[in-house]
Amino acid sequence: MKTKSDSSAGCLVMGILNVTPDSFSDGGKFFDVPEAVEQGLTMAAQGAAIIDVGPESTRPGAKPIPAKEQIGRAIPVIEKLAKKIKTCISIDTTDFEVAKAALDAGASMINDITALVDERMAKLAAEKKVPVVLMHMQGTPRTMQAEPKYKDTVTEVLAFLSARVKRAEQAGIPKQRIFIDPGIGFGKTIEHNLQLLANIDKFVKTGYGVLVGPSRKSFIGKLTGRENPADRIFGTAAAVALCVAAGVSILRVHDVAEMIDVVKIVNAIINKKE
Ligand code: HH2
Repeated sequence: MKTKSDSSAGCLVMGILNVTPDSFSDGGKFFDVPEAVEQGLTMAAQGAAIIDVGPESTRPGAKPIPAKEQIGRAIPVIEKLAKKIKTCISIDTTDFEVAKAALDAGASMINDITALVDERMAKLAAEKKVPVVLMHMQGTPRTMQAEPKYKDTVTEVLAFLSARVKRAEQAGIPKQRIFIDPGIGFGKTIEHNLQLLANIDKFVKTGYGVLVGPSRKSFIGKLTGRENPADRIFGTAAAVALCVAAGVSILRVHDVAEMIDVVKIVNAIINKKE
């Protein structure tokens, strides 16, 4: 691992690098290798501690992309970035083959939005001694926004993550390399997203590192009336500020420079708490 991306490192910013034609916010912008590498270098220079390379959009309704295609999108970018920067590179995939190829190419973290459905993924992370992100999702990207339902959102999401943490630990991944993520926007209404963010301290209290990904998501668009994801930076900043104050370890964001300012100011304020 090339950076302190373990759960004791304080609040880190993870920059999103979607090498896809169809992501909800930056789809198509970084689909070509030179543009993607440039964006990765920019985010690293801005202070991102982690660059999360995503070769498959998970926006509502998105179709799965075959492993071969994901590898073709992500690996050239990871190889080039790994040669140029020391920043930790994460692979955002649910596919074991893609994760393996990414680690071989220089990635040193796995972001699995299915939280180790494929048990080979857990073994891989244990063997390679890399951190993993375990995210909660109700349904699949294709179906998740159809009619998400919870009796008690926070309790159910926490229970799911606790079961997946157990699976990760049984596979040999130590606690300090496990991050839990409530999965903002993955099978959740605005109400569910707000409940999870309002109670994010309960996730922090588990003692595991917490990752949150509110960046430019549709609940922010709906609450502010901003249809264009690029106009949701201030709304994102509000959610990021709340998460930093609650002790979240990693914020996954599109706007690295802006959100690093938010993290700095929140930290400066909370350090003065008497
Ligand atoms: N959100 C997205 C993708 N991956 N991973 C984690 N751990 N947590 C998240 O909240 C998360 C994630 C969706 O955002 P984005 O990558 O910007 O869009 P798309 O899925 O359309 O590529």
